[in-house]
Amino acid sequence: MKQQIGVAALCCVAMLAIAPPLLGAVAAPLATHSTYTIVVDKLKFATPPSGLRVGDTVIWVNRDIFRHSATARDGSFNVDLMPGKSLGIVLKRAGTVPFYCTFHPGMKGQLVIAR
Ligand SMILES: [Cu+2]
Repeated sequence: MKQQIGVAALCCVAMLAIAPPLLGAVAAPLATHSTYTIVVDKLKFATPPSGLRVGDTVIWVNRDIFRHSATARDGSFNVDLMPGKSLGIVLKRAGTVPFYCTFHPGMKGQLVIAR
């Protein structure tokens, strides 16, 4: 008799131990991030997407025949893009971040990043 109660109690403890990770797994999709692409072509940056948020990824795609960079004025990123290459960055901070190309200073744009 005593032994049966012991097994039942152990079972309940095991259930409690499993529950928190399951709750965590359900909450995880709320923290998903998006991936955006900014194409560089014909000596121009495409218009950056709206709705950028901290944690999102921006992939810079150089479709031009020239080497370009995407360089943040605040130093938060500096992507060197050889012709035909792509590189991704993860947005770390909220704010408005102007960027330009170090090889062609007339090429510029800005990212508006929400929290
Ligand atoms: Cu350039």
